[in-house]
Amino acid sequence: MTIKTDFDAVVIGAGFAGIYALHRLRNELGLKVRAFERAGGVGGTWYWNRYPGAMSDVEGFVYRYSFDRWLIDNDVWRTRYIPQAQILAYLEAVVERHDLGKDIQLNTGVESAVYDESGHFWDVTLDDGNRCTTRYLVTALGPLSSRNIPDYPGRDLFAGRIVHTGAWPADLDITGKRVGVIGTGSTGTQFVCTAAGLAEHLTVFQRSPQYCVPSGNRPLTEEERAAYREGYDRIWEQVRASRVACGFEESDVPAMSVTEEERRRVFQEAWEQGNGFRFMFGTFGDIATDPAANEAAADFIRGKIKEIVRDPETARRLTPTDPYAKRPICNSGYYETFNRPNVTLVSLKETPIREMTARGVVTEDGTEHDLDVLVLATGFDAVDGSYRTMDIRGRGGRDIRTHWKDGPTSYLGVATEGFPNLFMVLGPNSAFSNLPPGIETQVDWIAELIEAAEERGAAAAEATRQAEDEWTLACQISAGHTLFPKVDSWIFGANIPGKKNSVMFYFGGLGAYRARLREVAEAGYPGVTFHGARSS
Ligand code: FAD
Ligand code: NA7
Repeated sequence: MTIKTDFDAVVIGAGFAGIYALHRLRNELGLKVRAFERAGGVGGTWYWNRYPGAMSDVEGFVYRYSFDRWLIDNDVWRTRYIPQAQILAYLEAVVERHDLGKDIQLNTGVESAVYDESGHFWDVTLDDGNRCTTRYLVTALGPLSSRNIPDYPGRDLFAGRIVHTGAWPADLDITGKRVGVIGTGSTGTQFVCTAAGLAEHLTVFQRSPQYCVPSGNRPLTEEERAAYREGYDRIWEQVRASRVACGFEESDVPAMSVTEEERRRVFQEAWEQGNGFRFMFGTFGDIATDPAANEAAADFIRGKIKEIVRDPETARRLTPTDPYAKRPICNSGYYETFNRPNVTLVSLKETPIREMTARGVVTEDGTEHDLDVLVLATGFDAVDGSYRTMDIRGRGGRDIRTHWKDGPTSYLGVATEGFPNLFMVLGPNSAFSNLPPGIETQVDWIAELIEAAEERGAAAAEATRQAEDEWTLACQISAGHTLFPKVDSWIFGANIPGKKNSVMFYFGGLGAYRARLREVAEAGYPGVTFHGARSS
């Protein structure tokens, strides 16, 4: 039996993924779709992360959609990387251009989604108490949208403000203030570079030292912008076939196959050109996979820290010793910032935070760091974090949290067994790459799968256990070829206390991932079971 539902599809989230899913399903498939977004505006990451210095660290010509040429021909971006406010304006323009706003309900969180097995529909409950039903549920919750907020004794006593970078308040101006920042990932280092020029004093609380390279941000020339427009099709073809999808050719040259002098020349050239992904994947083909190659790159960056940072003790604390195997970080002058008289580095490995007081943060050595604002750049409960804050129940009332108790899994990053017609964008074990092209890839595939289900007259499409297990294994194998599991980071869930460390990405590259999706679709979706018959 199938019932008439309120919507054909409900999309949760209105970031890059939710916006494109709404466009694809409503404007191209002709479905009746409603998107729900907890925030007061569209944009997802770029709505929430308004901290000083926020910008993409993938270059602007590929940190965008490819589906609509108009968007590049009429875009106003002028720098190599796009600042937060411009990405947000861009996403708002996409929504307007494709008339999506009328079907996006803002300020509305989805609290639960329960699958009705006999009727083949999802029963969705919103945080305003309203409910609706839908045949398809597309979760575009964001892989980095559930904030990690550490708790410290005495936190409530602090007389200043505590903010997370992922929920930066519109009214907060740090100019002339005593600012502390905990966390030195992509976000923390971007913040530090900008905040040092604004704050009266900036205290950087660092847990793990980081390998950073310059972003090389600069204004684009008219010629470059014209080249992006003229080379549009070729650029996107290359992006889709590449590994990290960042708009450059990855190197295939093993680092140890060249002389030390040549290696240093290549690293120096990449350092001058800027960009973290280019440094890790464009210099040599095995920085992320071969320990000796990795050590050569790490050693080069360590040498730069020594050269740049004037105080030897600060340089020592800033210098990482573990492999260079996290998502590569780039920014504008991070190490140089520590030469400023108004910036202090505190190593939390040497002096952990003991407590907070009305005045600020006290470290184990008894020092009280006086602050007006404490910024938590402490990252996110990545990938499955946003799923775990919701009550999602599939067939037989199965709770997604129980389903993923040994770590999150999926079939191809988009579906999971026991949860029919639930399609995830950037679900666990999606491709590790620049994300907008990954999002477009998945949304297109989900739309095609929905079309296939409709054509068959099926009421539901669901991943099989076997297919999901095989994909999980493929992802584990792909991660095992890299050095990434050797270092603790959000990529494996290691940043969240108590979270089970597991593989959460496919490391075989976007090109290989897309080829696999294509193969599955062309073979008629082995790995997907089509259930029931849809009454017209
Ligand atoms: P999001 O943009 O996170 O959107 C998800 C939306 O879902 C959010 O608005 C959230 O409010 C909403 N939501 C979640 N749960 C619910 C619920 N239950 N009910 C209602 N709404 C809900 N990626 C790159 O590839 N390159 C970069 O350079 C890059 N830079 C980044 C910089 C920062 C500071 C951050 C935080 C992330 C960055 N990322 C980058 C990752 C970025 O998240 C993705 O590129 C992309 O924006 C993800 O889009 P999304 O739509 O999947 O998720
Ligand atoms: P990250 O990369 O997870 O970085 C978070 C930082 O916060 C990192 O330096 C962490 O140290 C630190 N951290 C996390 N928890 C704590 C606690 N409890 N105490 C002290 N320090 C802590 O998040 P980002 O937001 O920077 O980047 C995430 C992605 O979003 C990134 O790839 C961009 O695409 C944007 P650690 O290294 O774990 O020791």
